[in-house]
Amino acid sequence: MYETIRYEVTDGVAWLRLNRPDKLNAFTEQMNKEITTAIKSAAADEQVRCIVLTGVGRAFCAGQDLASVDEQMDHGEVLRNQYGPMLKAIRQLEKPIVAAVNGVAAGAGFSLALACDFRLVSERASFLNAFIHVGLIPDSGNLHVLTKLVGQAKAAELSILGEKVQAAEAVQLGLANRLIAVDEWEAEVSAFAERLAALPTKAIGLIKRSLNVATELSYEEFLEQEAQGQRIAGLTADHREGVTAFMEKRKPVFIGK
Ligand code: T3D
Repeated sequence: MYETIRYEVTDGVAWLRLNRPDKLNAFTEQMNKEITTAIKSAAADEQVRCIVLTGVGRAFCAGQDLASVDEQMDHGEVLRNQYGPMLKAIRQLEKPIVAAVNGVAAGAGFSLALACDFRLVSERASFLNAFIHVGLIPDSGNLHVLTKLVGQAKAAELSILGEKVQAAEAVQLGLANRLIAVDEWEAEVSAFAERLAALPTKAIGLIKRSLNVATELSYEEFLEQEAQGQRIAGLTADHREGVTAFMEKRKPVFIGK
């Protein structure tokens, strides 16, 4: 069904692997569309309670496929029509999504990782705001997230000088959550994803709604936002299970509903 990605669901986790290893998983229009379709399918699938985005081969994603860029290209339209739908599908996903950054994440590949809730990095991973090297500005939501994670000064440095950040520094900067040794990569990523898949999925979706607006709303507006979210969380089976398990002094078993 897919040609530029691989998609499979195992134990509540949807694995979405970018699959153009010869081109370091650079984006084509087809790949953007296939990622969007796969994310929407994961969103609609009740079996899926966590999504992992990663790359086949030595790279995570090298950004836009530069072989497909020409003078006729309207970059604004490409962003609106191809990248926008993909990024909105990721940001609006009410399930946890993890970027398992196995190698270099450059240009819009960096932005793709930034759109996810968590970034796990292999010792081989690196981040590169490559846009400046081809005379472009960071796009695909890059600076919206990057400035919040690392602050304005560091975001300016990474974007204007275009220097590569290695995995360990990415964790120090707050760009990535965890550094994982190459030998432990598969097992650690799977364990992290399965842990997320066992949590109360609806509550995670509602936490994401709050996180997405936390710095945009006034304090008063935010109090109302969280009241609406908590009302919904309070009606879930997982909330009832959490309280019952606490009273019965046992571990809760959440079903994601
Ligand atoms: O319209 C719009 O605005 C669209 C949105 C654009 C957003 C963007 O993403 S703009 C930024 C585009 N990306 C880049 O500028 C990154 C270009 N790539 C690199 O700088 C380097 O490849 C890396 C730093 C990522 C990795 O370097 P290295 O030395 O490990 O690998 P390499 O030898 O450069 O690349 C290996 C192969 O992948 C090579 O192909 P070959 O020679 O073996 O046939 C290379 O051409 C290919 N490749 C890497 N990146 C891209 C690519 N092919 C097409 N597009 C790429 N982005």
